[in-house]
Amino acid sequence: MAKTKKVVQFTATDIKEELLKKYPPKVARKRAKQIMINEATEAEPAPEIVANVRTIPGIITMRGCTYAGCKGVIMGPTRDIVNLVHGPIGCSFYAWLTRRNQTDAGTDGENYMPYCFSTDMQDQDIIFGGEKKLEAAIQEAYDLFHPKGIAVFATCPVGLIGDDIHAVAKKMKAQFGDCNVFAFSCEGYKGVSQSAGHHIANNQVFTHLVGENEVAPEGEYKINLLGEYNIGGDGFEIDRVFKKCGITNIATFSGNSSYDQFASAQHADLSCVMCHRSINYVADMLETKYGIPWIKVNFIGAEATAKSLRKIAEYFGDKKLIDRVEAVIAEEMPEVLAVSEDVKTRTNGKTAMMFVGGSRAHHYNELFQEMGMKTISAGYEFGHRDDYEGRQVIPDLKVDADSRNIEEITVVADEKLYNPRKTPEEIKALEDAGYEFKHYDGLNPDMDKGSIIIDDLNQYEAEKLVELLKPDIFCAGIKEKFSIQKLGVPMKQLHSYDSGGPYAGFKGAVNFYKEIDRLVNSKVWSYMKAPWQESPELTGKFVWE
Ligand code: CFM
Repeated sequence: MAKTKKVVQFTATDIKEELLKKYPPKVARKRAKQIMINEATEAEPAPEIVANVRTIPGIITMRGCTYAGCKGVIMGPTRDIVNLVHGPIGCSFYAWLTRRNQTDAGTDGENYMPYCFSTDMQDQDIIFGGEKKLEAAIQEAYDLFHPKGIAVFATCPVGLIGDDIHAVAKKMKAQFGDCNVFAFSCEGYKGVSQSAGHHIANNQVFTHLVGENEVAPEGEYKINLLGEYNIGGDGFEIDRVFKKCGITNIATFSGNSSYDQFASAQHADLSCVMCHRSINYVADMLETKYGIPWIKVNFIGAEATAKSLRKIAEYFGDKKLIDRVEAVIAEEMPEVLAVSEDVKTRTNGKTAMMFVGGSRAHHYNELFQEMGMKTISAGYEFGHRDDYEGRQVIPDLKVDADSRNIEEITVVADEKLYNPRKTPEEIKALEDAGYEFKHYDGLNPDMDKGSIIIDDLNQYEAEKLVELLKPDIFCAGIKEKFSIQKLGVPMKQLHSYDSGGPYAGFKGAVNFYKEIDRLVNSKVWSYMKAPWQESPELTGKFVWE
């Protein structure tokens, strides 16, 4: 497909019909509820989308498993906890250094990130039970490294044979005395996607780590940054900006984090949530138990970064911080604007599609907007309805057999440590001035009317969409990368950033503008056809002729 053959005469309804045409009627009916033509604008309520439900068997989904969400996403980026996988070696091998969460080993140098810890279960462990092997592996990790913590992750067979990983963890913790051992029942099949793993990880981190360190870290304006995983160094850039503003980031959940950060999170005065999908449970629990309010922020996009910094400053309400934040924005913005103005001359009016995880398909909208580009279709792999439509739908969410599978923990206000950071009057004054706590509007209101929003997009639909709408760029993950490029459309990985990044904050925005400019304006896509396809009359002869 040459780029010149751009076909855009389809309406959104035609596209939806086209996508569904190939399915048997029952499958088409189910998928129809997950493909939505966006009507959400500020004036109208968002239409409902079906999300966080099982993928139909036979469909090649982009999703990952519950273990991936727990071990890989939430716990993976923490450098000084030994993450021990109880399972066959494949589960460890394929999760070994594959997510580009970067780490600074810090002054203590304690960093287990490059290692791959596994119990390497064999047939006989499945038959006779693997608890002894797990015990031995925990002991070995302890003897070798003496870490502050050892986290144990269950893979599918562990749940099937019923190994009690929590009992083993408890026993070993008591035996060591100076090492926190805890376990996660995050068997891959536990939920419909990695989203279940996030929830399981949130619960256990909160139960076993948060609150362990009693001494409050120094700092005037103390926050936690939740749902930032330092992919491609995003977290480093955000921390650079925080530092410049005089904001102390006590704990990042969990990019470039350490055991002590989690253990001190209760000392922050505000939780800032980046990725709502993966970590909103911890934000809520921190508020309930310790009285720390939370707000939604977004550091993807220069404007979004400025807005989020102002929101943090407004919360603390201190003139010194407000002025400092303004000074930092004024200092950082000129370079950003210079690049975006230049890039925009080449990117304005171009189109993008984004199908990523549970938050980036929304966050990256801002960066594309800053370049004058339009997102014509987007969706999440495993977002819930609130990530599309906004948190106001949470009370209406259906509890099904799959969500019931995930443990809900009851958190109450801590007798000693609960301390509401603002009085109800202060909260009200902020809210009256338009400040929003515990608030997330979701993806839909930021998408144009008539754009196509698709939940749990699959391989077939991805290719069909690209074929019909020919976007200038398609953003997803490694599984989609090459099939899309073979259709003659540039593909940017928004999970790993390919080998790029950071894309967060001010410097990140500049990196992103340049990268996207390079991709959408590359001539290489016009050479997709082989010479004999372009001019069939060409003849050649073998050298020996
Ligand atoms: Fe949150 Fe993430 Fe995402 Fe996610 Fe992920 Fe990721 Fe993602 Mo890949 S935590 S939901 S489970 S922002 S690994 S850093 S890029 S799918 S959109």
